Amino acid sequence: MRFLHLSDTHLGYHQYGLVERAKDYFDVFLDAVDKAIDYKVDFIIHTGDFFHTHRPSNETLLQGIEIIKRLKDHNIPIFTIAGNHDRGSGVRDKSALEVLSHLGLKVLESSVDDSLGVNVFGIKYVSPLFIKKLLNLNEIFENLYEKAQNKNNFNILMLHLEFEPFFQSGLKLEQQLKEGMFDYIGIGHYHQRQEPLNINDTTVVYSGSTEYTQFNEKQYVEKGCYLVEVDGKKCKTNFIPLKTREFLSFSFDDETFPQTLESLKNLDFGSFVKSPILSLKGTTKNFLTKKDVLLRLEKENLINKFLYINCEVVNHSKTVLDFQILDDVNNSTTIKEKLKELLDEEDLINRLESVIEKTKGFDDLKELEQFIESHEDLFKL
Ligand SMILES: [Mn+2]
Repeated sequence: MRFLHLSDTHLGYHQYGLVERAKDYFDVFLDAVDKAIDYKVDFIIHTGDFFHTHRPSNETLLQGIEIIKRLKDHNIPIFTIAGNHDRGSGVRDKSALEVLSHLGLKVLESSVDDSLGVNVFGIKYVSPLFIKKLLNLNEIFENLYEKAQNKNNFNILMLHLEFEPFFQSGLKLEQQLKEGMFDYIGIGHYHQRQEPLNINDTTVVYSGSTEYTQFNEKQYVEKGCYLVEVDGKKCKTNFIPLKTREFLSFSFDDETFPQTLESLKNLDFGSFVKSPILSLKGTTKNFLTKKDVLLRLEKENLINKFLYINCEVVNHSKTVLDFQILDDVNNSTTIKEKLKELLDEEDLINRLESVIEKTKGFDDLKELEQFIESHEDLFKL
């Protein structure tokens, strides 16, 4: 017996407000479905955040339906639990997962399904605060396990929870989990995939999200899902990479900016299946702005090579007078140093600094006139 474990597909997430990104989340989910078909898995477990919201648009709902139908055509059941994104309030409306459950999606909520000769348990997302205050997770796990008719089956538990060390939740799985209950625990919520762990004799897998959802995901760990081969009570996990859109990331400062630009120009854009997303992080002492950076990229015809450019420039120069200017070919000096050289009058330099500093962000002449009128002291000689 074998199954596929995937998680956090976030269907309908328009990252950066882009329709293309919403399509990406769908594409990669379909890629996972294709893998399930290719590997002839017996079923799929999805550990939460199937949808990005509990009320997806009709278009997103149709994507969900297409996925369920495709799996149904290949006789592959899919189990899921509600994550923090798609659990809904349960008061105002039914969740989208419930809609899909009418088409065959098996949504578990503190229950067990043994229809395939394997025990699949699931607990929907519960906030750690709620758990700490009101629940005894240890007890919940035990009560759930007790619901199984045949405990000799392979026991799978699906969770969408915040465990340490990935979240500072105060919840440690090894303290909550008794030995000998579950053989495989698949967990969602943490989007950074982790190497499978063995905790109290249970294979524990954080499979991560199927697409990148944040730029600051610390390391760009390859996205994918896990193919799990079950043999009796034992199992073997194999990572299956999925086709995501490429994210590129560059850091630069005033000196290395030309090199960064060069690296961008040298990219082999033909090698990307989809136009990539670019992250640029710069630090400057030279008043290089985000606008300057983007203008340079535009000049090199680089802007439309990317789906989206996320550019941040942090200015480390103290004041406008610390702006470096070229003295001659090899030397640079700051405006302040130059003024000191020429004026030799501290008060005047301070006043000039004040005027430049305060007026540099003005957009129109009126603003400047008003400033001059109300700061007579600065302009008196
Ligand atoms: Mn998620």
